[in-house]
Amino acid sequence: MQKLLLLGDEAIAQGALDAGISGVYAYPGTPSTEIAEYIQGSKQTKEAGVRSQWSANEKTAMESGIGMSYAGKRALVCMKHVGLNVAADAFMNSAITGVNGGLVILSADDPSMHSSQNEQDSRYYGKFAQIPTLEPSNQQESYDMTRYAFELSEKFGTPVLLRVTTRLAHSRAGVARGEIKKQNEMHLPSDPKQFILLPAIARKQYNALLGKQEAFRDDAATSGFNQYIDGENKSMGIIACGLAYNYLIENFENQNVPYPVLKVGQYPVPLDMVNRLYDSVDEVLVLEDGYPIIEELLRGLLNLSKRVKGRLDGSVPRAGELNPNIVAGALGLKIEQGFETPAILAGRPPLLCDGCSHWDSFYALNEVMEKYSRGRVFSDIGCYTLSALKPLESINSCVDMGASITMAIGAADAGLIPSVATIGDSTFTHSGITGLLDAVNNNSPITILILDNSTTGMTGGQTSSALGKVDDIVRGVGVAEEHIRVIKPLKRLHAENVKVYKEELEYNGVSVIIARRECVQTLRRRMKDIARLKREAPKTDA
Ligand SMILES: Cc1ncc(C[n+]2csc(CCOP(=O)(O)OP(=O)(O)O)c2C)c(N)n1
Ligand code: SF4
Repeated sequence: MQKLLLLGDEAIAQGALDAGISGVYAYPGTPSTEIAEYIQGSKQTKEAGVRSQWSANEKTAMESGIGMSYAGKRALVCMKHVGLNVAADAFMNSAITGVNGGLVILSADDPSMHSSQNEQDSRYYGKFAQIPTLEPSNQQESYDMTRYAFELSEKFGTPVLLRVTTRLAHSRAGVARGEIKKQNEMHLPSDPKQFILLPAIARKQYNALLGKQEAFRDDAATSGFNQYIDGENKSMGIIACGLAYNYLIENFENQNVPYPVLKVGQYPVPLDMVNRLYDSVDEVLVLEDGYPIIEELLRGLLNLSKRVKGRLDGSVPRAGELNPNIVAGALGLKIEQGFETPAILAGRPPLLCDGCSHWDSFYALNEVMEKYSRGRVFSDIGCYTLSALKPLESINSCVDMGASITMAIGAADAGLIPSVATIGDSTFTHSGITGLLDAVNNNSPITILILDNSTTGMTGGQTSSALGKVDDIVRGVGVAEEHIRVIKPLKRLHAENVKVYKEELEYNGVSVIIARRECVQTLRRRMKDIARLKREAPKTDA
């Protein structure tokens, strides 16, 4: 059996390829991006003809995954946790339609918000949709669970949610591969009405989903991903979910935990196992990398029975990711101190790259905005959000992808005229276009600055769905031709660009300024690739 050294994300990708997927649908977002990237770069993908290009956003990814499942093939859908909010309508309803080919949705959570707006826990979405959810504790389980998730999906005709967190997604370990499964043949659902969620059908389907809950629980009790590991010391029992199990065993010599432990990797959590633990110990410690979901269930509304320790009683910090030291503290063990961080590695605020086009776009914007009162630049999410920090301090909001244009509309409606929206090209096609349509339909007095650097810079330079299309989209949505201005954000063109900004801010309607210059990082990579191809090209005699 082949063994590979893989990131948690890569183990999921390899697991999906070996499970015979016919497509991956994804929108980039840390810490999930490497899954689709691995599949895109894999020889296996090319040989098997697996579809792997980026989707415009998480909702389109989710819906394409449902479509592939409808046609009988296996699909993996990947996103970061906040992406699941974008995909939520399709995701929730896929639980009602059920699936034909296996459908697995991967949501990568980011407790401690290393690169996210919040630290929501995707396990709630699994519970909300009432579908099986898997949560690996290490890289091998990431691989095994991904394969298993497809089996489970087809066995019960349900989508399956797979949840990982940043530290597992981004750390490496050895992974043993299994057999490669052939892709499914295309076949349509046996019930031709299964995917038509008209109320009469949806009610029937919903009842069918409710009817599967018992089977989901039974499977979670027998799959092997939930384990009851007995221990001699009954003064405490521990429920450890996903990666928290790894942090727990790291704290004991030879990984021998003296307490009874319920290792949770599959939801819904089987009640028999929880009961057995609860009945045999004096108190229960719950370790969850995310929200206190199981802890809350155990406590109940009134918290009248035996002591349950975790995030809610302060045994574990209420917010942020876990680590072995936090778990040691909750267990009352001595906390091992690592080396002091050398001063040279002291925390530094993030900064735009030297030469990034966003510098020039925002220096010009700052100059123009001096004429107006502060608090009127609504930003979106991307590298340009760093313009919130010193030295630029240009923007006043960043809420969710696409919110810049729509927030500017609302603020202008309230009288903040002019309002400005700043949005990147990838974010514009992710969820800015519909906001622009609202602005055009309202004739809102707003100026939209589309920072078109021809890539999705913040997540590492993935191809943007907007590539080469921004002007046509803006025109097609209905912005007046004379108020679509294209500039090149460069220091030497500063005065010219300031003039364009001024003119459009003074216009009492929708105007769009497209600031176009390629991200210097993707440009550098492209130049390197071109130079390499030239070096490798066979020499021909002239
Ligand atoms: C719903 C959601 N999906 C994905 C992300 C991750 N993400 C943050 S910014 C961004 C796109 C950035 O690209 P662009 O708007 O073109 O700006 P750039 O970084 O290139 O300046 C992505 C994918 C997120 N924060 N929220
Ligand atoms: S990665 Fe690209 S877009 Fe992001 S800061 Fe660097 S140069 Fe700018």
